[in-house]
Amino acid sequence: MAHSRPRILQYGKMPLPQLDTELAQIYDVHLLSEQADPQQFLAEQGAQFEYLVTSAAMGVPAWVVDALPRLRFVSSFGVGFDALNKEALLRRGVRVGYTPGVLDDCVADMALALLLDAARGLSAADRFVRQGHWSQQRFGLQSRVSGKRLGILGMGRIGSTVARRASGFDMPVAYHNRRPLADSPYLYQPSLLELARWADFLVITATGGDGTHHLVNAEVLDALGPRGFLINVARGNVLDEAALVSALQEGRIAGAGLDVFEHEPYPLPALLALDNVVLAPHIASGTLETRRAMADLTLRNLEQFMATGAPVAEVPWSAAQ
Ligand code: 8YV
Repeated sequence: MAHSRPRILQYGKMPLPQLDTELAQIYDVHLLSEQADPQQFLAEQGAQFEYLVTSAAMGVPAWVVDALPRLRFVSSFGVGFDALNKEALLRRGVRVGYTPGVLDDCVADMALALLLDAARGLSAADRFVRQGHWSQQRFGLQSRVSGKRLGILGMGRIGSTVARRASGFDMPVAYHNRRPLADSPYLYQPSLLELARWADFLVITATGGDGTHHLVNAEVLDALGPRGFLINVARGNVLDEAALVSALQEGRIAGAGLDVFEHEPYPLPALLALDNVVLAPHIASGTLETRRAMADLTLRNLEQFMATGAPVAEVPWSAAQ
């Protein structure tokens, strides 16, 4: 007799289409986003699911957790867990797996790409050539990168991967975390303002969530100053996006490179009109290789939780239960 496949609730389509196919091959998948009335579906069938698959971008709201009385495990595709409702999950003792480690290189590469582009005006230069301006004008002089100071807000796995990249550009590195790291070779700045004053480039790699909301505000941008650049590859709401728009418009900072926004997929419209900001649609982890590795870990977390009761990689507040 054929074994029945474990039933899985999939919150929505995954950021690697192949993973949708693989999940459906292994499990009896029910896709919540495809139900005509997701609320009614959960009211009728919510009690059948012990496992939920989602992504860092989709997260899981409290009303979904509350509608799944037998939920035991969430496997989330991504390293950020700010969109997973911590209170609702902890209240119910649900365990949560995620995909740290496998995306550090690509996210750090994107931070450097945005940094180089913002400073050297690469995207603006591309527009300049395509729009036929080259035969009439010179492209304006830009800012040097090599040898400049790199400040990192959030020296975790991704921050330290960015810092390692910086040595290839002879950039001194400093960082700010809530506490200095015991074994870091980099200069610790005890406040974000001091880091911003010190830095030519301020790169945000801090975790998103309530504790970091609008940490980078107008005051921090003014400390970075008119020759400074801001790069964000973390979460949109670590940065006050409206304050950034004003700082860019008024030349209070030199430029910015953003992969993340406060209300994705809708950057503030004023950003679109500015030439001194490079915009990317939240693609820092978006390479075939990295998304594959994230998919593999999402699958392995599920498989191992089912076999042993613990995933391969568990969100810290879940593991602490
Ligand atoms: C994901 C991310 O691509 O991992 C994260 O936290 O933000 C990105 O790598 C995206 O959230 C897909 O879930």
